[in-house]
Amino acid sequence: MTTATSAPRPAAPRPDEPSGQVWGARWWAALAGVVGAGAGLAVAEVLAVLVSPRSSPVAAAGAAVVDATPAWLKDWAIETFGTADKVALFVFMGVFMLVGAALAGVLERRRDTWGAALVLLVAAVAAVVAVLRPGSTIFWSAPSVIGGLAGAGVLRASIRRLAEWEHVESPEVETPLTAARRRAELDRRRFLTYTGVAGASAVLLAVGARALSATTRVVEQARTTLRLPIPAVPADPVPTGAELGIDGLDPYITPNEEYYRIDTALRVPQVDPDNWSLRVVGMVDEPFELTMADLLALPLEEHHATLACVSNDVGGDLVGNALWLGYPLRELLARAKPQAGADMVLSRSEDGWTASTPLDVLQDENRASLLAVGMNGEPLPLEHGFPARLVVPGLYGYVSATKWVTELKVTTFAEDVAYWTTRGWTARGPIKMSSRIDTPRSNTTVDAGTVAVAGMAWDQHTGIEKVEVRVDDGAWVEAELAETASADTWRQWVFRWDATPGGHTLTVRATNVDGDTQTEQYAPPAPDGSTGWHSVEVDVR
Ligand SMILES: Nc1nc2c(c(=O)[nH]1)N[C@H]1C(S)=C(S)[C@@H](COP(=O)(O)O)O[C@H]1N2
Ligand SMILES: [Mo]
Repeated sequence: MTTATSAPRPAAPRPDEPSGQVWGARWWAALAGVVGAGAGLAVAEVLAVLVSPRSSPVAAAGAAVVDATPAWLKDWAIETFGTADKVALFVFMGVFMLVGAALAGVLERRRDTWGAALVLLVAAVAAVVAVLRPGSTIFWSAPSVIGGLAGAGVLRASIRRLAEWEHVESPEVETPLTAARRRAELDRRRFLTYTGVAGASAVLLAVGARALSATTRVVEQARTTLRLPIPAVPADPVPTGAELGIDGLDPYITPNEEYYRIDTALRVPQVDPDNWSLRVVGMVDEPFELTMADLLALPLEEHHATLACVSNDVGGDLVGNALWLGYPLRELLARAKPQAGADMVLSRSEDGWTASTPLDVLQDENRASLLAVGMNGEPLPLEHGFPARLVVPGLYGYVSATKWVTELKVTTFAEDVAYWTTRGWTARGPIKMSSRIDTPRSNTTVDAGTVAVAGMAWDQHTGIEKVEVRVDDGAWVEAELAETASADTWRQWVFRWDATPGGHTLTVRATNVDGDTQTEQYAPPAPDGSTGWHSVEVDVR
């Protein structure tokens, strides 16, 4: 620290003994406390936009308070405040936090780090409360923890500057009067500037976080009001025999809430369907742009298809089946008239992510490749690509299933490279045949007698013909195969095993309609999908 004076100055002020003459120093400390807590809360709100709106310390604590409020108090609040009961709660919490923050500031001035410790303590409680909320994950603690650290840091730094200012104004410091005044003025400015900038940044951050969550609400609203058209071409119905109804076995159709989610988006892209359009460009004679109104007016088709992630390891669950509603991509491409020499479509999403799909796959008359708007009878959930995504039966998601899609560029594999291809995964990614045992789970104990060994098998766009199970080193026995709505989906299977006491290894393998059987040879997911047989170890008693 440099000042324009030669006055002697002890290296460390003593904030535990604020002997200074700064008028209203306690109030300045209270202000510093409010600014510190505000900065922490603002940081937490921004992080909550990324993690989940319900993970914000204010939202989580508010919800916890509501849950913990006794019924009589709730009734009283509703009676007294009516529909403003939530506003009343937040006003109450706001006053409470304001007073607490001011106290933290005063405390920090009296006793170095005590105020900051108080802020951290409150943040830790908020983190625990957030993680205990229903539907939470461990990440829900992040806004409180990181916000708490930021708040404590700002508070400490601010109070330290206040202490310096107070110290210089202290009569114990013997300096020529003018020099001391000048120093005090400087230190005063340093404190006020720091606190002012921190406070203003906190307000800006908070306003930004508000704006971001407001767009989320707008897009969620748009999704709720979007009316999907009746499909011009309905899907083949799901045969009743597709669902074996066995405990521990995945359902044939995966509910949207349980559908696996894979993408690189830190924050789910918020695309307003009114502003959305799809551009079909590149090596085409007639590039065009399609709005949501255009798309919904087209004759849409419904089709069952099972998506799979290339990162799915043997026995994994990065796979899910849904009924998709959309418009055939082959028709859109035909309208744009691809030029000779093109062999790939590079699809691009709102957030810049890209996938490379072979053009001939998308043009295939016999493949239901869709520009999808519906998933299991609803508009696409936001995290599954609202308002529109691609679904291509038989290809891994990373080379085909672009969510929040905004552009299809007809091009060549020689010319363009997609997101994951530049990171070591293959440019073309047909799904490899797979099967897995869902029940019994590995390392569980089952009772001797008949045990339903069941699972899923998939080889999208080719179709599964046979599933076999082997107990220990015994012979392969054919399992019962459930029906399916399409060759583009997985199939359930069950093997009724006469389990005898002891430890056993169960192994499964599938065969497709071409007569190919899954290889035993294990391959990891990278660079083009896993292979190998899935086994589980069970104890029978
Ligand atoms: N925009 C965008 N789309 C994407 C991805 C992505 O990271 N960004 N990931 C892809 C991958 S790797 C897979 S497996 C599927 C997963 O789709 P889901 O999340 O709806 O299950 O989406 C694909 N579409
Ligand atoms: Mo994936």
